[in-house]
Amino acid sequence: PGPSGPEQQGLRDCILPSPLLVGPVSVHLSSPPSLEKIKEKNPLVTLGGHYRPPDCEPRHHTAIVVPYRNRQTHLRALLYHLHPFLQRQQVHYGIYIVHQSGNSTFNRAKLLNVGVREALKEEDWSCIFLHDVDLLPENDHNTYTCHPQYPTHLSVAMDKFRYRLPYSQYFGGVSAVTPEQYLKMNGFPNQYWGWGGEDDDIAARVRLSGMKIMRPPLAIGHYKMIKHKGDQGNEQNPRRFDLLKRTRLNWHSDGLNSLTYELLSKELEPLYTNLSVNIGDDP
Ligand code: UD2
Ligand code: MN
Repeated sequence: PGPSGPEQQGLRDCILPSPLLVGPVSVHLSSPPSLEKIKEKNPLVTLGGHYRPPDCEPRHHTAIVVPYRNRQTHLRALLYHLHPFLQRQQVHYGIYIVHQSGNSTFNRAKLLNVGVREALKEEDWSCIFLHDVDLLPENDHNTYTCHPQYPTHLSVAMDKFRYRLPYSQYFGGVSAVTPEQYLKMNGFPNQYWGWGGEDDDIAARVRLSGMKIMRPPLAIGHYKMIKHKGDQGNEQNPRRFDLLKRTRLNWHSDGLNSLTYELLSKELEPLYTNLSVNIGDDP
């Protein structure tokens, strides 16, 4: 914070756990309110979708990065749930929507790399969340903060998997890394075009770089996934099995250190920062 920042105003550190937590919440998936209504309900959110607890000095600084294209209703549902959820946790946060422009094949992991880089250019975030647009957390004890040593996988119990982990190395949905952990694993792969495999590649990178995956208890890591069909431009990637066999060889050379893209625009919307990017296409 600058000269008139909260530290200088003598704010005390936020209490942990936050006294505002309520535990399990019921998540309704029927049509979410308009962006204007959501903004009205979240008056302390500032331009670009940033927030700081007004009464105490936050201990955590979390960027939420969402890979995105053409999911407007899901985005509204996410913003509607996530803003109050994060405010109850008393974290300082910002929400970044990374929009893949054009009709090229969708590439979730590369969009996440872009989001991490752009978010860190803007602020010194201590934790970065990688968040599917269609996943809504159902318990605010599942805190959106990072483990100091190891990456975290948060969406351990989703309705679509009957509130269980589908397999032990599963890393899809919602996960979190510190900038140091991200650097250590050379970020995420850029070569997974289309649906599938990239989450398993990321889990393999965690292991190959000498780390392990932390998880909240199943009872707390509850999420609802908004039901949807496969998207046009994100068909199953037939090469994913071959790529996954080569993660061990490729992770040093493909990732954060080989990332290229063109940032087309950065718009500070009332509830989020919109990054439109050209990430190229499946070669
Ligand atoms: C699973 C994983 C997801 C990812 C994916 C395979 C869960 C809950 N999630 O999701 O993390 O590993 O498999 O790639 O198991 N998106 C768009 N527009 C599109 C396509 C995708 O915005 O046209 C984004 C959006 O944030 C979405 C995410 O990419 O939530 C994952 O795509 P999905 O929801 O179609 O895949 P799903 O549910 O099988
Ligand atoms: Mn989904």
